[in-house]
Amino acid sequence: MKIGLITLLPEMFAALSDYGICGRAIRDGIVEINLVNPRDFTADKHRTVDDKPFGGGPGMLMKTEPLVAAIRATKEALTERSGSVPKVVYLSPQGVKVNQEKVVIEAQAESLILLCGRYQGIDQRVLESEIDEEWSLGDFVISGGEFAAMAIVDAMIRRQAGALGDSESAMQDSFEEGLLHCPEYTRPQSFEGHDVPNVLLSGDHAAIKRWRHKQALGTTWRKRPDLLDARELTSEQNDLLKEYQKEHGDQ
Ligand code: 9WO
Repeated sequence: MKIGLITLLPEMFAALSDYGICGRAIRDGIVEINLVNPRDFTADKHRTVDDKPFGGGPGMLMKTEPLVAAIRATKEALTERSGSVPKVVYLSPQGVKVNQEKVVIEAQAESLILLCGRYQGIDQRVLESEIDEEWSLGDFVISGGEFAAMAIVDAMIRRQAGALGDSESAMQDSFEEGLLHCPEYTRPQSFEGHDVPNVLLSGDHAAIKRWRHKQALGTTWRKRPDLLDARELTSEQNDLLKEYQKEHGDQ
């Protein structure tokens, strides 16, 4: 997958390219990151990338001409290199909320462009003429789109074949789709008077698997019942959930 990132602060993306699973996937060429800075599309001596909003008031907007030139150049380059026209996405709290289901769908694209806003954002006409979709991570404000873009690229990289090691992939496989994860424990076996559940020490792999599935269902039911409303449980899962509810006094 080829991802274009339009940003006034390309250095920030070292957090993505230089560390961990994402760093490895980029080094291995599983995902290609193309950083494009609108500043490189300016023509004036000061390489200006901000401009005043009409109507006055505090704050600035991203300057239109270098921004549009950067978007169009990135779109052309990625179309050429990937063989399909990338969707251009603007990251903002006004966007549609991204979830794992959307990540799975969008991560199948050959190419994608994420535009990271700075200052007070971009001119409405650029939004309407150059942007295909607006995506949000949630109802909160940050100082620019870069951290949101990094979170989304991380999620997309994890969906690419070969990006996760064997043990990381196995973990994803065993994770019940659409459910929260079950509680996990590491040493010590007794920590400040709280013990690890006995079943995890039993060595009975079938019993452990069943317990984890029950905990995943129960945790989801308690903390995020909306996730259960959105999906159909099997009769086996319904029995496990009832068992959990009985053990936890319906709470
Ligand atoms: C800044 C500002 C300063 C003074 C007066 C009004 C103002 N509005 C903004 C503003 O909305 N800045 C945005 C910062 C411009 C677009 C990029 N920014 C952004 C993206 N903030 N939060 C996000 C974001 C992206 C995805 N998911 C959640 C939040």
